[in-house]
Amino acid sequence: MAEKEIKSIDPATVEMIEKAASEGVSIAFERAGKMTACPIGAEGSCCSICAMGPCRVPLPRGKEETPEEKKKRRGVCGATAETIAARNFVRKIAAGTASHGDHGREVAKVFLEVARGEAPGFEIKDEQKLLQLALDLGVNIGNRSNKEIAIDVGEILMKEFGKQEGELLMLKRAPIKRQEIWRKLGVAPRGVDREVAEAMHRTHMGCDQDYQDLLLHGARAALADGWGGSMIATELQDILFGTPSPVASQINLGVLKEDEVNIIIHGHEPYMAEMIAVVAQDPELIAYAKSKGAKGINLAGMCCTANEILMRHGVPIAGNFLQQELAIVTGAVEAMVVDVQCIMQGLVEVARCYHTKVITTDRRAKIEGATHIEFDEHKAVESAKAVIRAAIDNFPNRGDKVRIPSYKTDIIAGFSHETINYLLGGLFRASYRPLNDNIINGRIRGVAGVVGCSNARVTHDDVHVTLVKELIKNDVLVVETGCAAMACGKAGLLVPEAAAQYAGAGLASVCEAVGIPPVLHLGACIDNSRILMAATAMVKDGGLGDDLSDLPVAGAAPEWMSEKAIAIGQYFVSSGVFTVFGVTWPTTGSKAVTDYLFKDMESMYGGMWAFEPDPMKIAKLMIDHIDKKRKALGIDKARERVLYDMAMRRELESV
Ligand code: CUV
Ligand code: SF4
Repeated sequence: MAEKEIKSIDPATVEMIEKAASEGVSIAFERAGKMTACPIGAEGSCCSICAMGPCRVPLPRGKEETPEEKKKRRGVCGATAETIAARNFVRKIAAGTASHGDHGREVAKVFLEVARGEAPGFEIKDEQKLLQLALDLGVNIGNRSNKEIAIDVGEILMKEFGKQEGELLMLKRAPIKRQEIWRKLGVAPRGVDREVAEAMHRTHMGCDQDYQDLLLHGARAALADGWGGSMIATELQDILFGTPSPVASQINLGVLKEDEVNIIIHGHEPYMAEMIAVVAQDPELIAYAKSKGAKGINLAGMCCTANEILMRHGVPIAGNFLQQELAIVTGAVEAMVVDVQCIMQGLVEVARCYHTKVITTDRRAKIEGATHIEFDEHKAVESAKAVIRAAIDNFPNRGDKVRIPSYKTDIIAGFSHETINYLLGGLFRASYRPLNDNIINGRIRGVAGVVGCSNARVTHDDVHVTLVKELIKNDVLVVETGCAAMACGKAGLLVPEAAAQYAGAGLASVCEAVGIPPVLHLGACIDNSRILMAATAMVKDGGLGDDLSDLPVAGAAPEWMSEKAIAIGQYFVSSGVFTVFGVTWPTTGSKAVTDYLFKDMESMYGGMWAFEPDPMKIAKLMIDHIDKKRKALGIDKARERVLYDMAMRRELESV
């Protein structure tokens, strides 16, 4: 891939890339230019699962492959390009599901400890949601205490990870028709860990060698993420820390403060971050910061942890994935506190050039050269204080290389699927009815989920922002999570005023009436489960078909990079959603595997993958799909406002 000319559309990022270059600091943006991506690995044609390999079976370049050549494209064991590409793909799903699952399990563990009173400092914040979840899980409520109910809920959900038989309980939340499809195909997942372990076994040397069978299990493992690990994490975090509601904040490196102790919380699991957000307001610690010459303590988030504490506390965000090293390049960060996932090892090298302390806090993720202060949920307050004190102690060590870019943008976040319900339906008749009605009458054309990472192989933030602007211009309401939401936040799309400026007339009129932005921030990557719940609520409210695959919706991860993104994409597709990925596609080495994912899955699941790096073309693919679904629902002509009476509504619902 040729080196792209523009590395980012975000001026703060560009400014810090230049600062890093002038100070001789190596960062991902610069290394991506030097490290050519391996074309054989990129297309999924490299197998390294046994020591007779690694075997490379790439597609011949620049010409059609003859059947003779295709026959010879095999590994030492005889594995075909199909098997190799499918195995690689399924292993990515397994890694992604394992990551979200391990996050969910850790939350369940802390949740149980809180319920049992073993984790002082934490408490159950959303009792309403606890009771709702208890009902869903069949837990007896009666006149039992919340504590007793929470213990039951925690124990039941903990068992969802290792369950050997039966189905994940959360599958029952999906539309009935969807559940039937999963059962018919044999992909309704058992325990989360069970499916991950089986994925690893099936992809071991000489095990499952039928690419279709492999990909079927890929769907099963991915569904164990979306409707299992991720959904459990979201639900329990909401109960523990509060279900998000709309909150104003700011985003970009400009949220760092020249005269305060800057602490960046980076990673994925929110309990440590939650406690730091609380403890940072402790007058004793603020006084300690002042004793070291700082005016106060300034917290900012990075990556998905940022989304978690933004959604619930309004803590500002310093930046998305590709900005993590750049935050240190400002020279103004006293501590970069990390836990698990998406943490660049490059942080430690960059930190050597400044005064920043990189602090690892999780027993599962240590980095050579970093300071390890392990978070212990039994002593949460003390752990958080120790981290903050280490940051304060580092304030006097700031060098003379401090430069904080002035860029920061206002955002509104905190749209859980429950708040969408209230906002659109009103507090007393909370429902998705108004959203469905506005889709049926055509003011809103459809809904798009734009999610996922940033990737140094494409112009940072550009693909996200260009795609989303095109979608809202065409009256598609956009819901976002992860680094995608941050890209659009920096570009000014997460405020209500963006509706008048960027959205089509229909979408803008709805946003203005309700007072919401045209792009809704739903949280971290695990909160893609909120999108599943929102889509299910749309189906259940009626008028838009009776399965997720009937809805005029589409998904995209246009700058994806992590294995978690593949797991997410696969569970969306297996839930019936058309999903487009950008950057590069990891199975192009096998036409059969790619066709299966891009075409065959549609007849099986009603959803399918697509690959397209160009944001305008991604938008077209998504809008075409939305229009196709509108047509199938018979609402393609309804572009003007029509007032439906009950008879018409019933007729629509019976479609
Ligand atoms: Ni979990 S997975 S880079 S932080 S969205 Fe951001 Fe989100 Fe991808 Fe990682
Ligand atoms: Fe090569 Fe087969 Fe071993 Fe893979 S499993 S590395 S294709 S010999």
